[in-house]
Amino acid sequence: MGSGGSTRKAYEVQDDNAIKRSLEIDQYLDEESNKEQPRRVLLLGTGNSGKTTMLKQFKAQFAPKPTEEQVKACREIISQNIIHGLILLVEFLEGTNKKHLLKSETLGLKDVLRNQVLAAGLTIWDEDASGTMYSKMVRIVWNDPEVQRTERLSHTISDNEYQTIYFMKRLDTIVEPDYLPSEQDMLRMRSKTKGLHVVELEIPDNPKLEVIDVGGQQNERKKWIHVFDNVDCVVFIFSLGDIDKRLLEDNTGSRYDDAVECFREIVSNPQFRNTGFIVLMNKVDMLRRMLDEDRDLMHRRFPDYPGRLGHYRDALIYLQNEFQTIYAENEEAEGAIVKQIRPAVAFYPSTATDTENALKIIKGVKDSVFRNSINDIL
Ligand SMILES: Nc1nc2c(ncn2[C@@H]2O[C@H](COP(=O)(O)OP(=O)(O)O)[C@@H](O)[C@H]2O)c(=O)[nH]1
Ligand SMILES: [Mg+2]
Repeated sequence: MGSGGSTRKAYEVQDDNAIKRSLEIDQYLDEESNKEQPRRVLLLGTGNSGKTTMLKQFKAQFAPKPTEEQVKACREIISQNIIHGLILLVEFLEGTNKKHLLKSETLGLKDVLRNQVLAAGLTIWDEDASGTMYSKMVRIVWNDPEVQRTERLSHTISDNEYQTIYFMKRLDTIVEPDYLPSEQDMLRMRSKTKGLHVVELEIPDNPKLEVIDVGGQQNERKKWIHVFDNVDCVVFIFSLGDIDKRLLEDNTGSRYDDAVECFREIVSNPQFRNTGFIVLMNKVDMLRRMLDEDRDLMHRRFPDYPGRLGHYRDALIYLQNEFQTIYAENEEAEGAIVKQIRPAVAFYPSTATDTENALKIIKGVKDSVFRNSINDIL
């Protein structure tokens, strides 16, 4: 019996130790998970491709709603977007052979808007010495039938100009003195991203997600190198609207070729060897519009294009193959081992301004990032 008791005691002691150790391990794991590093997603791509818009969609999903003060602060940017955009529309028309059809009043008001309103930091809700609201001037310029015609020219105007048309159509609401920008207005408004923009998001039941947006212009790209460490997922974004556009920065190459080159540079960066890649073929809405109005655009732009005239799905498949080939070429160059460990690249057609569509992309990014984290643990 004694021996039975002592055995039992030894067992109990062992058990206590085991429980204690187990509690210690639990505590350690809790501490570890609390201080778990956020997962890092890097949004990369050329200027104007939609990176900041995509970041805004992430924020709308996971960050607290902006305060009324923050929303109000967007009015000024929207006013600048409207005035600047309208000036660009008129200047675009001045460069065409229909210039003589523009009203002289339109040209005069354009100068006023540029030199007295935009340059002075005034907004459409301010007024001039004679008490005229600048929004009235904006409306007169927009109502010029020649300026209205730009809506039907969306395949030849840039996407920024196209955004202007979105705001012009909402002018009646926007000019109200108590106007508060809607979620869609804030998605559409444009302010050029300089340097890095890092947003940390709380995702329920997951480590934090750190999404990094960079300035996309060529002179900003050299700053990217500082954030290339410990990246879980690169989301590379290119704009389908760039297929037929000139590069803003040097006016030589096409913006699409620049995006392809940018992608090549990024996938061959050794720091991204184990990084998940997602490619967003963004602005599908623009591609559709462009192909509706200019059905052989793809055939002109890519002489070997085998797709059907005006078919946007064929165009997407062709462009996906172009990027897939670059990704695969890089794997070949790295050798067989890299080919095995490198995660597959995922492609999504996207419209970053469309919240429903953006939610699907966010889910794809989340799956990619948190799948990697499970792989890390196993
Ligand atoms: N039509 C359309 N416009 C978009 C889309 N995504 C972004 N944009 C617009 O394109 C412009 C540039 O977007 P932005 O996110 O600032 O590009 P970034 O320079 O890469 O950060 C903005 O006016 C956006 O509203 C899209 O899917 N469709
Ligand atoms: Mg940006």
